[in-house]
This record gives sequence, structure tokens and C-alpha cells, in this order.
Amino acid sequence: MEVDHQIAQHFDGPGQVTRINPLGRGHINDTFVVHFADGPDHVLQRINHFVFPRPEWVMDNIVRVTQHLQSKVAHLPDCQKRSLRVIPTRQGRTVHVDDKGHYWRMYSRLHPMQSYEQLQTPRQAYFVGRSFGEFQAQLADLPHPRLHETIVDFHHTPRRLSRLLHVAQADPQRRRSSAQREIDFARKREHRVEMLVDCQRRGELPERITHNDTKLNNLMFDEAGNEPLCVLDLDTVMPGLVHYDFGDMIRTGCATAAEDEEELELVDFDRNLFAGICQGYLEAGRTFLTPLEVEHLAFSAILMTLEVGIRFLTDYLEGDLYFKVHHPEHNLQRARSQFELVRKLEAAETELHDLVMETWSRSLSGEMERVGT
Ligand code: GN1
Ligand code: MG
Repeated sequence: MEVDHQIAQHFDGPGQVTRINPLGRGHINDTFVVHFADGPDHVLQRINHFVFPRPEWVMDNIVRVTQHLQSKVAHLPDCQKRSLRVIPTRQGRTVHVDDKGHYWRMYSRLHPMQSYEQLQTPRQAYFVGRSFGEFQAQLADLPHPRLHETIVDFHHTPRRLSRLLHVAQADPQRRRSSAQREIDFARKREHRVEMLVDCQRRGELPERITHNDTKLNNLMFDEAGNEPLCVLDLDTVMPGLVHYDFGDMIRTGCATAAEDEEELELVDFDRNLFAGICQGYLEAGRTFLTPLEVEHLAFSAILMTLEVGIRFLTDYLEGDLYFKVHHPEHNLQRARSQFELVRKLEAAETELHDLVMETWSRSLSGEMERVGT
């Protein structure tokens, strides 16, 4: 997609735009890097308006969250690399709306840094867990009012499943026959999807501010790729359960294969990476997590993996309206790969739960040793 330089010129960047190139691998927004004649590169994004019906709410949240995070890291070295910074338009607004009604925003570019599609070492995994745990801890005292829900019921798994079954019934694209096995896979887990929302309804799990999209590639590591510095993709930072972040971290941070892996025998998770994430997360979460939150962490890895599989499958049946796809079967392939990962996690559920609980008691008694040092 070509972007008119005029769009970038609406923002308060460093002078004349020279080039705009595509960037990143997100499934939702369109992302570009903007080069300027006399200043550092910036990131330009077109917010997916179909996915985020109220882009101005997204930006309200992001401005509050990034300012709060900046205040928390101001004393650290490289503090300007540790949080996103929104670049306003020349009129002082957080978004530019073009003549076609598309919403655009700009960030300063965090450079040079790198993100991962797959982790290599338990030490990296430890840092991933710690980073997202610290992210939750840093936002715990964000002043009122409550953040906007940028996507309503984003992680309401029971509603995600009912929607899948409804779409499967209607079968608008005549794709159901090719996905029957996957639909049955999801339906068979109907009795498990209520667990977290039920606990929350009963007041057993507290609402917190969570990231809600803790995909591994939403974390920027330093140039050497050792230590994460900055959490990206703040569009879904809103009220949620800690499990949404922990679960998605495990789904993407411990996987041995790509999210859309076609060869299902390659799909599994790595126990050492699981242990690393767990240790980092619980160490950061020691100050705020409740015992019941910890109790459900292992399960959340299964639930979040199942949920995203359900979402991919629903989108396949609806004709790929939500996630970007590279071929017509892509969402089905993603769903298959995620459901295979669900199978593997389910088979190890007790073991993973025990590991979480042991790590938690060690972290409470201060017995943590550094991973991989
Ligand atoms: C989307 O934007 P990206 O690619 O980080 C999606 C997540 C999914 C993820 C699956 C707003 O995240 O919920 O888990 O794809 N984001 C939104 O890869 O729906
Ligand atoms: Mg995203």
C-alpha cells in the first residue's frame, strides 16, 4: 500500500518527509516507517477502524498510559526507549483523519531494537515474563477514570465461542464443511470457557489494567536482543484480568512453531521457556497478585490459546473480515495450529499448574535464582 507523504506531513515530525515504507507484521493495523530529511525516523499507523470502532478512545487511553509509563521509567537509563511516545498532529491532536475517513497516528521510532517471533533461551523468556508483569505493576496506580474498553468483551471467551457457533450455523461463506472438525473441537470445550469470567463475576478475580495482546512480537528488545526495553501495541490496554496477558505470553512465547504452522506435528510448547516466563512474571507480580489469580495462570494459557483459535476460525467462516490473511485458508490454518497447541497444553495441564505453584511459593519465600545467568 502506497501512503501519500501529505498524511505524514500533518504530524509534528522533524521536517520534510522523504520516504515511507511498510513495517511490522501485525494482523490488524497498517504500519509504516517514515523517513525525514533532517531527523530521526518515525512510525506512522493507520488504525483499523473496523476493529477499533472508536479510534479516539484508543488514543485517549494510549496517551494516558504512555505518560504514566514514562513517569515510571524516567529515572532509568535509556528511558526514552522504554515507552512509546505519541507525536501529535500540527494542530495538537492525537490522530489525523484523512479525506477518506481513515484514522492515522504517529509514534517516535524505537531504534535500533528488535522483536522476536520465537524465543531462544529461558533467560529471554524470563525477561518477557518480567516485562509484562512490570507493565501491569506500573499501571496499577493509573489515576482514574477507568480506561475505555476499546473493544468490548475482547477476552470474553464464552461470547467468542457463542459467536463462532452462531456464524458456523449461518455459514455465510459456505466454508463450514472444511472446518467442521475445528468447530467440534471448540464446541467440546464449552464447559471450560466460563471459568475466568465466572470467577470475576463472583468477585474472586480483580479487574486490573492489562495489555490484552501480549504477543511476543509486541515486546521490543535491546539491540543485542537480550533484554526487553519497551512494550508495544497499546491499542487494547484496558480493564482486564491478568490471565489475558499471562495466557497470551505463554501461547506466543513458548511455542515451538509459528502461529500459522501448517505441519501440526511441529506445534508444541517448550517447558523451559514456560518456566522462564513463569518465573519472570511471578517475580514482577509478587507485589500485587492474589493467590487465586496465580491458581488460574496455567489454565489461562489453554484458554487464551483456545480463544484466539476460536477467533481465527470465526473469521475464516465469516470471510476474513478481521485478521489480515495471505491466502484464503490462512485463518483456518491458524486455527488448526492454535488448537494443536491447546491439545499439547491440555495434556500437560497438571504439570504446568504444579510448576506455576512451586515457582510462586519460591518467589514468596525469596528463593528465586536468576535464570540462565
Ligand atoms: C492481533 O495486532 P496484533 O497482530 O498484535 C489481535 C490479537 C491476536 C493476535 C493474533 C486487536 O494482534 O488479539 O491475539 O492478532 N489484535 C486485535 O496473532 O484483535
Ligand atoms: Mg495488535
